[in-house]
Amino acid sequence: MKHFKTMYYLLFIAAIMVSCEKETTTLPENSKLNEQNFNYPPTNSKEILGKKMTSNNLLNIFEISNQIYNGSFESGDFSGWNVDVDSEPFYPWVVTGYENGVGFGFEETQPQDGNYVAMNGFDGSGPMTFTMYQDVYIDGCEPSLSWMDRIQWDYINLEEQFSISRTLEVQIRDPENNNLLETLYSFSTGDENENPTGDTGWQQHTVNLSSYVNSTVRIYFLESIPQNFSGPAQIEFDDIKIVNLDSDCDGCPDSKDPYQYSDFSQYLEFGGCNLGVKNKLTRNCGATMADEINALIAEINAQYNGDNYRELHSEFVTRVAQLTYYWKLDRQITSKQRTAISSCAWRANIPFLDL
Ligand SMILES: [Ca+2]
Ligand SMILES: [Ca+2]
Ligand SMILES: [Ca+2]
Repeated sequence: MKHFKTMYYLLFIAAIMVSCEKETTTLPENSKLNEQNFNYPPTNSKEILGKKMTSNNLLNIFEISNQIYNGSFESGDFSGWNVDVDSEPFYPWVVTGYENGVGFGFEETQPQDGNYVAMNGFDGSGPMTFTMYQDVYIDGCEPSLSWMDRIQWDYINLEEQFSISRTLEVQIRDPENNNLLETLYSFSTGDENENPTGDTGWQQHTVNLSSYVNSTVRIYFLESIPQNFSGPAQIEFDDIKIVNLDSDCDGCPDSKDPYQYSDFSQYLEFGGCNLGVKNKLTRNCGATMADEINALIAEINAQYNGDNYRELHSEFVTRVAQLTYYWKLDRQITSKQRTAISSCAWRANIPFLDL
């Protein structure tokens, strides 16, 4: 079996050598796309940010206004992407659906998001590279690049011992001159001795891009094949996107934020009182004073059955006093304001029947 695979691989390489002129796989749809000159960023992104910063809306939802185009390859092609190889690939860049791939006993392609993945043979007439990139404007508060990949390889028993690992790097480059700004991620197969065969399985990666907010960057996937046909492989990519990890931009990531869409009303208001108290972020990650009051009211109200007003109202007043204790301690309110809030809580018709 092993012998058969080796023979097949050698035949495969020979066929490539004979049949292929050196070609770059800048696909027709990509050259068309380059001419179209996608508008990154859309003109409204700054306005959205401006609105966010001054908004008194009850609910602030910060949507990322730009996104990687066709990051899941669901167009069925490389629209939005620039892909290239700089020498003869073992198997070129393709977008494909389920149950495809290079063969050689590898697991077939498995789209992880939708019905398509991007893939190639991660091998060829090295030293060579496979590249895929797209320029994107970065905004949001904790934007991160997220993607999925799977790498399978087999050095098979060729005469030569291959001593240099194949690598995948995900980089940030300057769209103006293609200069490397940062390597976000790197993966190495290991050499033939270390890892004669391998399969990473599907992996999900998330890398922070906060330092690139308000700039356009090149998201650049770089596969390096240092040696000449060192054994078949298959690399797949899917679901490449920018995710905003702090939806309401309050400095507390969604993963820790109990109020992912905080109430940023300018003033704290409840129970119909005109308190004149400015609503601020509290000591608790992601929580404004309004969030804490709103949550408390909702919690108290949820327990109201029409007969337990007294005890629930009393609990409400006590809990408001606990909240304001910390706000006062943290100098977010004055003693006078604390008294005003307490007296408002006492007078407020809470709980109430939600009819
Ligand atoms: Ca997909
Ligand atoms: Ca947040
Ligand atoms: Ca929040």
